[in-house]
Amino acid sequence: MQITQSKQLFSRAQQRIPGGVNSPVRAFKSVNMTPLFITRGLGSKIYDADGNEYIDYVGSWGPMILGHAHEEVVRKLEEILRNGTSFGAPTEGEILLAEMVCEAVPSVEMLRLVNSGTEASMSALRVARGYTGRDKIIKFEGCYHGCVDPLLVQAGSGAMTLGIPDSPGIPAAFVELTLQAKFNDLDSVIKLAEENFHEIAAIILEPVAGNMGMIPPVHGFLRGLRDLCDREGILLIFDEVMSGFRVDYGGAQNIFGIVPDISIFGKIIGGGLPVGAYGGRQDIMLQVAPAGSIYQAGTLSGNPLAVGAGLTTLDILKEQNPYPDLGQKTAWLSGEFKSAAESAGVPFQTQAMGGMFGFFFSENPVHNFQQALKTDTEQFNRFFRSMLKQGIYLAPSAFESLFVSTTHSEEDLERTVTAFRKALRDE
Ligand code: KE4
Repeated sequence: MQITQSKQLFSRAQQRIPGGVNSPVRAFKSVNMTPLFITRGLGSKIYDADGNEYIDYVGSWGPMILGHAHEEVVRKLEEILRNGTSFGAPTEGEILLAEMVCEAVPSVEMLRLVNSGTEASMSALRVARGYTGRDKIIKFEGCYHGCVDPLLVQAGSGAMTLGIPDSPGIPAAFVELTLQAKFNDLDSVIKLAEENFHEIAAIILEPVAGNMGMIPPVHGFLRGLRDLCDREGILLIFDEVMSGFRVDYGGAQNIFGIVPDISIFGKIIGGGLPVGAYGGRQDIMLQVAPAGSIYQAGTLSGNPLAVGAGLTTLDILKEQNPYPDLGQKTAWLSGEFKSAAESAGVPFQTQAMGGMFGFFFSENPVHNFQQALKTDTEQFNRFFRSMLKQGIYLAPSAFESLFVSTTHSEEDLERTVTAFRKALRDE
């Protein structure tokens, strides 16, 4: 696999862009390779600057559930482009997208669009603190909610991949108000709530953790958090930036039947354009300016292009309901990976839900951050490099999740399993 162009582009990029990338996890640092510069995507495939084709399981980290360059999304964007790209004024499309998300996720009675998941998380925290009049937040080790100062503490995703769970530049005063609990350990949360009685504004988590590898909630965990929040007057915030419209049209909250007070979205609701959103109970959201006094704003929030791509994407998901089929694809892949690893005598754990799946090289099941840290990341890195050479593009980190789209064909999946078997031998 020849990647001369990517190497040259990466060398040039590093002159003007920190690390040569506009988001750390793209740098392929943890897998010790030159990142591929992508020129185009179509369906389940992406193509790099040297013309190499890959079956794509990153999907821009989740948004591309309909595959790259979906013809209806492209057509919608072309139509919008001709009428102007941004007005800084309200448009009907924003109403339609808010109505679609509220209809899909009943716990969301009102919604505010922003430009990224980070912005949505940041705003959700401010609203929770403003609504409750309390300052402290409980988050979970390994959960990632974007590069928000008070939440970049023992964060997942890129922060975990680069081994910088706590970033410089975050004043100690900010993190004193952020309490860390263990994912899937309800007692660790109850203990913090008791130690900080009536001082906690919110508990924020990914209902299906996707940024320390994929780690679903164990039975009773989400219900326990809901009950604790009800008892203590704490707001429950589900960060569904990754799981929203990915594991199910109604998100993880629909699968587990747990109703959060605030939900955070991103990725899929923008159809590949910059978007984020936060929403929830009407009495909470009416506190947001200009309806209320909790301030949050954004020049390009709800811009016509992102809204158009998001609306078209959600329309197709609602009409086609691809989730059973996506679930079968990820279940089949996980099952084939598991049996191949067992035949090769390689310790391996895997999980799948709707259109997302993940795996660890580990003897034991992985239910939290500390257990994820103990998995064999060196073996993952070797495995990643072999898969990439075989034309399979996985997330360049053991601490991410993988995604299938409606365009991943049976042939794609079979090719992936064949490559997986060979990668296990390429030790
Ligand atoms: P953005 O600010 O990157 O749009 O969203 C932040 C975010 C919030 N919440 C969850 C659950 C997320 O997964 C993310 C972003 N996900 C990472 C991938 N795991 C984005 C990739 C990147 O940082 O480049």
